[in-house]
Formats: sequence, C-alpha cells, structure tokens
Amino acid sequence: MAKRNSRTRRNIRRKAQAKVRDKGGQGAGQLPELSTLTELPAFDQLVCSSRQAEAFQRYCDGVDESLSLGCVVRLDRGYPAVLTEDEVFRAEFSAQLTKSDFSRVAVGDWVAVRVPHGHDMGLIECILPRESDIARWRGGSRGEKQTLAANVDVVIVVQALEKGRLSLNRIARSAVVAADCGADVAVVLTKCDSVSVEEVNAARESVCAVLGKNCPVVCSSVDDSATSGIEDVRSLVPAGKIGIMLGQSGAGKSTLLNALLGREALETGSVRESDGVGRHTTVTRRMVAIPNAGIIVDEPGLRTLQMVGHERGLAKVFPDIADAARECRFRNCTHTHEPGCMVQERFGANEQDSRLQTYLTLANEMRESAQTLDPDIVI
Ligand SMILES: Nc1nc2c(ncn2[C@@H]2O[C@H](COP(=O)(O)OP(=O)(O)OP(=O)(O)O)[C@@H](O)[C@H]2O)c(=O)[nH]1
Ligand SMILES: [Mg+2]
Ligand SMILES: [Zn+2]
Repeated sequence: MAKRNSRTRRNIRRKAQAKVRDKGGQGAGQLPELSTLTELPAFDQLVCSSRQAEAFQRYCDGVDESLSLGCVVRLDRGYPAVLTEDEVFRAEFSAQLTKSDFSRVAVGDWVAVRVPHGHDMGLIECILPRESDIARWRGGSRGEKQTLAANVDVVIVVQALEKGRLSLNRIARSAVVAADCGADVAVVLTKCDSVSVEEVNAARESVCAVLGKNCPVVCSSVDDSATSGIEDVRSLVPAGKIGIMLGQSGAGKSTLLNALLGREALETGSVRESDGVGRHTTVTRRMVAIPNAGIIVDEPGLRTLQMVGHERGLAKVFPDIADAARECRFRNCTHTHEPGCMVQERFGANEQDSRLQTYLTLANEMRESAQTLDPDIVI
C-alpha cells in the first residue's frame, strides 16, 4: 500500500518539469495564469486527516494509475486549482465523477488526482471524505445546498459597523451555519473607524450578548491613516488551522486579508453610498496563506443565508435555550405563548432579550422550512 504511494509520488515528481503548470486547457482560457497566483499555501501547511489519508490509500489500491494526493486551493469561476506535494495545476473532473459530485467540489477539498502523460491539466478522480463542510442553502427550502469551503476549522463572520447597520440576526445566522458544520465561530466587526468608540463598544456588547462570552469578537479598522484589530484577527487562525471569511459583499473581507498580508494582493471594491452594499468584487474562492498564521479562504460576499436544516447549529450556538426547548410540554412548542413552555419560563422574563429573540426568529424560520423537508424535526 505504502509502496504504491511512494511510487506514485516519484512518478509524478519525474513528470513535473516546472513547479507550476501554466496552460489552462479547454474552457479555462480566461482564467488567471497559475504563475501569477500569489499567497498560495505550501503543501505542508495543509494537513489531511488520517481518515482522509486512509481513504486516499484505499482509492489508490483500487486503481492502476499513478495518483497524487492534492488539495483544492482555488476555484476560479468554478475551475479548481489543485496543489500536490510537487506542483500546482488546474484540474478537470474525470469521467468517473458524476456532475453532482463535481459541482460540489470546494476549496479545501482533498482529492485524488492524476496528471495524464503530456497533459497540463490534472484529472480529479475522487473527492475524499470531508471532515467539515461549510454549506448553505440557496433559494429557500426547495433550493440546493452549496458548499462554500471544505475542511475548515474556523469561520470568521465579517460584518461592517456602518452607522446603524449592525444586524445581530445576520451574525447569529452565520454563526448557526458555521456551528452546524462543526467549525469554531468568531466575529469581526469591520470599519470601526466609521463610527464612534461608544458605538463600537455597544456593538461588541450586543454581539457578545447574543453569541455568548465564548465567541471571540474582534473590532477592526483598516484605513489610510491607521489600522487596528489586525493582530487579533490573525490570532483567530493560528498556524495549522484553516479559516474562512463569511460576510456580505462590501463587508471588508478582502481588505482585512490585505491588511494581514501587508500588501494589496486581493482586489477590493467600493460600496454603494446609499446602503453600503458592495459590488461583489471578489469572484474567486481562494486560500490565502497568512504570514505568521494559518490559511484563510476569501470568498465572494453572500447575499442570503437561509435557515434550512441547521438545527444542530442552532442548538450549538444557543445550548441553554435548546436544552430548555427539549423540556417544553408540547413537541411543536413555538416558545411564544404555550403553557408548559420551559424556554419562556427560563428566559422569557426580559422581553427585550436579544438572545432569546434571535433564537426565536431563527428557530421559527427553520421550523417553517423544516415542515417542507422533514416533519419529524423538533426545535
Ligand atoms: N473606512 C473603512 N473602509 C473599509 C474598511 N474595510 C474595508 N473598507 C472599504 O470597504 C469597501 C469594500 O471592501 P472589500 O474588502 O472589497 O469588501 P469584501 O467583503 O471583500 O467584498 P466582496 O469581495 O464584494 O464580497 C472598500 O472600499 C474598502 O476600502 C475599514 O476598516 N474602514
Ligand atoms: Mg472581497
Ligand atoms: Zn417552549
């Protein structure tokens, strides 16, 4: 087993003439040349789990060709770039993968790849099982699930602190999606230079009140004159970990990454004056290796985050409320007016409690969508 693997590696190494294979291949002509891509992680910064390594070995044992273990480090308009121990190349999907498989490949996925003799493009033969999967539903309960990134340890929820626009609901919703996927959650409130210190402190407190004290909340600002909070963001993703920035377009995700890099490597864009909404500047999903830290995935901004099927995430973000909900008299209790409601009994004293209100809003949305998906779910 191990023998085949080392032979595989040697074969690939012999084939590799240059560190980077630069031709795009069919349909990929408009993609950025690989030699121009910067901030890619080194292969040894990416560590697959033993389960994934075993799955790779098993897959290799079943086929005759030479395969390499690779990680998807970028998706440019859906086209993956794969990093192996020896090189980085663009890859297509082998005929063995069905369309539904390859539309699901995500940045962070470990794959078994092959570079056919004389080809510039690799062929992804198999997507190895994921340890985690940051996924959201698009288009409501009848929509489809979209994986934003795979094998991620930390989700950084990014929201801009522009005047009067803090959305606790949106932050909590992102935290629920992240927690459902098994990732740690942190919040970064950006653009703190555009509001008063009092407003920054009040915003931080209200996020802590909803998400609890265990969720790190960093306040950052990056402007021409000064930056702050950047080292706190860096420490959210220590070496060996992979994080992802999640937030709406214009929240300042790419700006934060540039500040962490110390140079303008990523494109950033202006926001609309009227409502602060961004212009979807980032179109690539890519891993960015952060100096003195781990890897962070930059993503295009998200317009929507539907609450469909994230019950486990809701219970992880609000464990005390979810525990109480299990003790309500009625299985379909909405925790608003029912007799025997433990949620109201324990947490209902303060009607203004933003934590309970946020829970109820998200639970209600999930309950409505769950009715169309799984009638047996209790939340
Ligand atoms: N004043 C101020 N402006 C900021 C800060 N961070 C980002 N911006 C500005 O906000 C705008 C959007 O920033 P981006 O980094 O492109 O936002 P993004 O989240 O990557 O957006 P998408 O790529 O569209 O998803 C840019 O004009 C930035 O200069 C900040 O801390 N302070
Ligand atoms: Mg961006
Ligand atoms: Zn109840």
